[in-house]
Amino acid sequence: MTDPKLAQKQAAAKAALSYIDDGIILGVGTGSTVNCLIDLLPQVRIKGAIASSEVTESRLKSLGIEIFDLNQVGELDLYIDGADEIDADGNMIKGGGGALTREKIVAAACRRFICMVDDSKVVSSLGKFPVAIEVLPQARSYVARQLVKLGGEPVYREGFVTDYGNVILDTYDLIIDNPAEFEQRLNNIVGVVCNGIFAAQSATLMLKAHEGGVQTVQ
Ligand code: ABF
Repeated sequence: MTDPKLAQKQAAAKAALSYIDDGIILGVGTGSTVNCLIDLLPQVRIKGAIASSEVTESRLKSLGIEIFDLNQVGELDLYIDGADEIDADGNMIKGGGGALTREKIVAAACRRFICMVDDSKVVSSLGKFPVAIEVLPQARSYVARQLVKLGGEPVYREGFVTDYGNVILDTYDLIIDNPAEFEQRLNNIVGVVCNGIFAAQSATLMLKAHEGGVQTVQ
């Protein structure tokens, strides 16, 4: 008996295939829904992929998909990823998997961003899920104090180091009324490398899986 959540992730991933044109270099995100997509990629004819994490890169390589370096290619057409939360405007909270910085870099280099979610990820306003904030190790305590001043409750992600050798503060209780403004406010804290609010790099299309199938939301 397939786990219903997994079945929804697989359905969203299958729906994403129809947006992947032959011959492109595809930006590939990170997470369990993206893993469902990666497993289907042998069914399409992409030239290769840009990975958003080491774990995605090794999964792509295991299927014989060529990996390109973002510095080798120009602007990309399409980035496909999951999310921890997404609102009606395509603003997201990402970073539960710890790959937020690389995800945001690849997303920024792509014209289109398709987000695959199950309906439990769709929210009216962001912030119930903690905002992952990537921080330079020596600035961890300073940044945590600034986040408290913003009303947040930062929690150090014990034992986790990002692909760039930095640490993560999972920050709870932030009131995110204006995602774009709050994303910039977090970016302006000295020592912050990147944060998990994706408003500047919001999704251009959402594939929302639910019991009855997959809904496309532009
Ligand atoms: C990734 O997708 C992360 O940013 C996020 O934590 C993760 C969540 O998606 P899933 O539920 O598919 O693992 O991009």
